[in-house]
Amino acid sequence: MITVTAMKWAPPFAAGQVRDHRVRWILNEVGWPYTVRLVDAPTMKSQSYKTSLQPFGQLPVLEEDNRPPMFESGAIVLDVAMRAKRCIGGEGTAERAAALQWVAAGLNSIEPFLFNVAEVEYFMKDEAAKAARRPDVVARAKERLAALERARQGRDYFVGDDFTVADLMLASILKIAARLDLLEELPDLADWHRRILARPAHIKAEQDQIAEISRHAPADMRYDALPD
Ligand SMILES: N[C@@H](CCC(=O)N[C@@H](CS)C(=O)NCC(=O)O)C(=O)O
Repeated sequence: MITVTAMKWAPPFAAGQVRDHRVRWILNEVGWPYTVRLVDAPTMKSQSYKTSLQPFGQLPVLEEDNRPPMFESGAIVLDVAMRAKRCIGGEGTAERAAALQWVAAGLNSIEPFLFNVAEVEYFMKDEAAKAARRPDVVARAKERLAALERARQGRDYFVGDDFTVADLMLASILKIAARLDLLEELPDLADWHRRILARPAHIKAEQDQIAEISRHAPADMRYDALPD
């Protein structure tokens, strides 16, 4: 049996974006059933969670019978795809190499730039500091997104002729870009993004996450029980 760790509750800007949706999505793509373990903040930050599941006190974690638990959403997506032999090209092929490359590019070369914009919009409180930082982080994020669109070269998928984990990871990462209106000047990339997110496996992953979040309230995360 497979269990995916997810948050009991997340703020509206994050609902549908919390990284366990990537794990749910690939599991849905390959048709592996799973259950969900909902956790609150003190659980995630507890020493036992960090020791046994996720050293940084974060999620997602994939737990599976007869295997050590696995963390890092990118690693989990790749591991599931490779074991299921789906959405990742054949072992040793150029398609496999390109899929790995694009997953790493998404996580290392795109996501940090989008996170910088998200940090300004969602986490900074001081309006003057936000206004000062915003133009630079937005410009840098847009540069990366434009480079990504040029590299796609108008193809339907990032690798070969079919959907792979490259599309999954990049589309997942670009959800925050779409929500922050960073794709407006890149209509072709936005079209690709909408098409990839319209896959039933993604829609179910997102809806399931949002449904669980909607059943809970901020108090269920028990932030007040975290040590100072
Ligand atoms: N690189 C990690 C990042 C994990 C991460 O940032 N998880 C967020 C949810 S999307 C989290 O657990 N946030 C709660 C916290 O950091 O306290 C991955 O991809 O799995």
